[in-house]
Parts: sequence; structure tokens; C-alpha cells
Amino acid sequence: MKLCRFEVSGHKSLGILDGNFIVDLSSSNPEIFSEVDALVSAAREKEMSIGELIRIYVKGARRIGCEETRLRIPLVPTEVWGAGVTYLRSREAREIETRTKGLYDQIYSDERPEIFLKGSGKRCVGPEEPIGIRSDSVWTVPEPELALLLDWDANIIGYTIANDVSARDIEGQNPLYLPQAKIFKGCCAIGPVITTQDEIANPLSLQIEMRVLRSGKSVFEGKVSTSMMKRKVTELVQFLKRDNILFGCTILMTGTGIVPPDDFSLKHDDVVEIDVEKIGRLRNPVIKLT
Ligand code: DO4
Ligand code: MG
Repeated sequence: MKLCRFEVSGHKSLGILDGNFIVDLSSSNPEIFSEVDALVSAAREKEMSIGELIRIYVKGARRIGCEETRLRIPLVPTEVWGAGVTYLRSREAREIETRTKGLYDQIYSDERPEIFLKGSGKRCVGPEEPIGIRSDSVWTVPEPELALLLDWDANIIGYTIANDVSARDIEGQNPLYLPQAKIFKGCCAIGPVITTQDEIANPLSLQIEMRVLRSGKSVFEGKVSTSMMKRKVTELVQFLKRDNILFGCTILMTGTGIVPPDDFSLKHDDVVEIDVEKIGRLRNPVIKLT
């Protein structure tokens, strides 16, 4: 099921996206289906998966036409973490951009993956909301990634799409500048839905596609399969949770396997579209921050 968070007349609730309709779960139970954290708590209390709990309430819930609503970010996660250099393409691109040669070759082949804090979910945006380009970056790219939704015990409860927008010039200048390359206003887009864990038997067999549109025309297109990822998703989760605390529902991005050519940078007014099989399309306009 495709869990979404939608808004009607300023009120946000959880629903299931079903073609051109949204099944309004909050019409069956407004408390459980107010936010993803409340749903996850209720499912744990009843010792059910979120999919099982949704199935109980979906019957009898009212249906609303998508045109009457607006999809919002599916949740504002407490934290967003990123895995880096999990695809060969990312390793190649990082080695070209960095002044610290050999660093990313090592990260790619080491037992320990690169896992970094992308920051608070409060800097994330949802579908159709603007992602940012830092005012001090001239080389910023979108990074289309499969993202895991984890509960506070680091169980994978769903999958979504993330755009790990990154300033490659700042990242390449010095590896210690990574937080500045990764964390700024609108540095991450998430959505449009969370596909429940039971619907994706193998997260390492999904097609990811990205397009960047400029004045309506495609200026970059790329695709990759998550089967090209070097790490298993469970391996990334194990490293994130080791001796760590997750404070609520958390997003873990699994890394990018699509990197535009080195002379490509996002521009103000571009639009980025990311499609991930079994999840949907995440679409965001781009703004240059001032
Ligand atoms: O340190 C670089 C981060 C790389 C990254 O975000 C990715 O591979 O997706
Ligand atoms: Mg990334």
C-alpha cells in the first residue's frame, strides 16, 4: 500500500493513494492516522505491521479525488541519515571531484559504509516543494535515492524516494566540509508516498530514473537499478543502529547511482523528477538560495 499524507482545507491526515483517489484513513480513525509516528506506535502496541493495521481501517474509509487534495511530505522525520558511495558511479564521481585522492575508493571497498547525518527532517521538503541550491555553490546536483523508513528500533517499515541534493564543489574541496555540502534549506526532498514494507519483496531490484527539466525540456536523464548497489539495505541499517539511538521514525537514504556529467549543475527554476518502481514520482522545482 502507498501511504500518503495529504491536505484538505489546511488539515493534514494520512491516507492510501489508490490511482486518482486517496482513501482517507483518518475518517476511520483520526487518532491512529494523524501522523506516521502515531500509526507506528499503534501498530507496535497491537503487535501488527503498519500494513496489517491499515488493512483493518481501509474498508469503510471515505475516498477523495486527488484533485481535491494536495500531497504533503509523508512524514517530517526526526532525523534523516544518508549512506554514501554505495554505487560504483558515485565512487567514480567523488574521486573526480575530490582533492583528497583515494578517499572514496577506500570508502567504497571498506567493510564500514559511509553513513552521514543529513540533518533534521525540518529541512526536508515534500512533493512539488522547492529544493535549494546554496548561494555559495556553483556545482549542485540532485541525488535520486531509494530511502528506507525506519521505526525507532530500526526496523524497515516502508520505502520512499529521497533527493539528497548536494553541493559537489563544497564536498570536493575538503571532505570535512561534507555537512555544509549536504545540509541547507531544502537540501532534501522526500515522497510522494511510503510504500509499506510488505509490498517490496526485494528492495535491491528497483528501477530508479531521474530527469531534470529546464524551461520544460529535459537537460539530463539517467537511470539505474538498485541491484547495482554494493551494500545490502540491512547492512546499512545495522551500521546506523549500532550503539545509536533513533528518536522516532527516521529516514535512511541508500546512496545515489545516478550522477549527471561533471559540467552539469542545477539551476534556478529547474524541475527534478525522480521515479522509483513501486513507489511513484517525486517532483520538485529548484530555487537558488539568496
Ligand atoms: O561523501 C559523499 C556522499 C556521497 C553520497 O551522498 C552518495 O553516494 O549518495
Ligand atoms: Mg547521496
